[in-house]
Amino acid sequence: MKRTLQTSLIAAVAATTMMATAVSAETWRAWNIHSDGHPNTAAMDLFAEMVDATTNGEVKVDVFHGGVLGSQPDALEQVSIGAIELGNFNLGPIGPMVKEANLVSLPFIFKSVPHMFRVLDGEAGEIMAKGMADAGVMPIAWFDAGARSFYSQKPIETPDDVKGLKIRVMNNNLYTAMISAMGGNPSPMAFAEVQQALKTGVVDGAENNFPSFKNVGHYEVTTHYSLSEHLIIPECICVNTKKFEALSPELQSQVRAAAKGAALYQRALWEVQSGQARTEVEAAGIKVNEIEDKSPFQDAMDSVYAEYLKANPDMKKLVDLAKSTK
Ligand code: BDP
Repeated sequence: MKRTLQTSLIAAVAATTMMATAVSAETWRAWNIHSDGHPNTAAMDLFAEMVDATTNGEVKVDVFHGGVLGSQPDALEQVSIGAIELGNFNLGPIGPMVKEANLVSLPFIFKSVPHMFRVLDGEAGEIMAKGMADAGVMPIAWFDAGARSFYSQKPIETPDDVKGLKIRVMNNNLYTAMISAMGGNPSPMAFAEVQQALKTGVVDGAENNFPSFKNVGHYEVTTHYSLSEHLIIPECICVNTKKFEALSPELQSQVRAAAKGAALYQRALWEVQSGQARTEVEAAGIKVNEIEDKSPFQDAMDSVYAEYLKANPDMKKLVDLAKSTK
């Protein structure tokens, strides 16, 4: 089924575009933090294939998997200046460089993944995309990254359970504020270092979605995954704005069409593989704790919102847009 979907996506995208004659082919380097077995890796490979097919080889994408081009904050910097052309980025680490992108890093801002996509498809998404493009990282498609939950050597079922724990977070002050508000000790750290840090006890826990929890072996060095689902953060295919704008309008729409096709594929894969990742980690011994009532976690975030909006009053509009989106 995988092949069939891929093949028909490539055919569909190719059919919507005119055959172009290759004049000056260029190769774009793409950053991807994930390795084989993660939905985004397959989606980025498909994106590269589709770009090649639809632009008739005028644009080629060379994807570097497994974070070999550097950590996420470094790669973002590289894309913003055009040293790397594009990447599959999580919007969390984009917050420190693009204020508008921080909307998605406010804990519990979205009710669900479909709600998040509805917000992205509306005015708030447009404002975020503009802020990102102005900073040099232009989103041309949105990926699903599910919800992030806590994992550690004990269940985390209330904010009180976080008290005194050292929890690894991605690089963004909103996440350090989130952990501090629960009485924990936040520890910002690169993704590549987390498994070792969990193993050696440098941190007591971390938070992520099921595919990432499984794929990089965090489940091998922890025991409990507790469904707090405190963050629903989208990901993007983001391209250096100047490189993208230097393409002819025709090539731009072909690259966009390829990105849309890759995102469609990624979301379908995500749906299946996040369920599979959960089943696999449970089979490997991880105890998954359901949290019936998340309101104590949500209430603990009141001070995070209050302080954030006090320091960034202009973000209130985006928060209101997200909250008023059905
Ligand atoms: C994963 C994201 C990846 C992040 C990682 C992290 O896909 O972009 O770097 O989490 O926690 O789910 O750093």
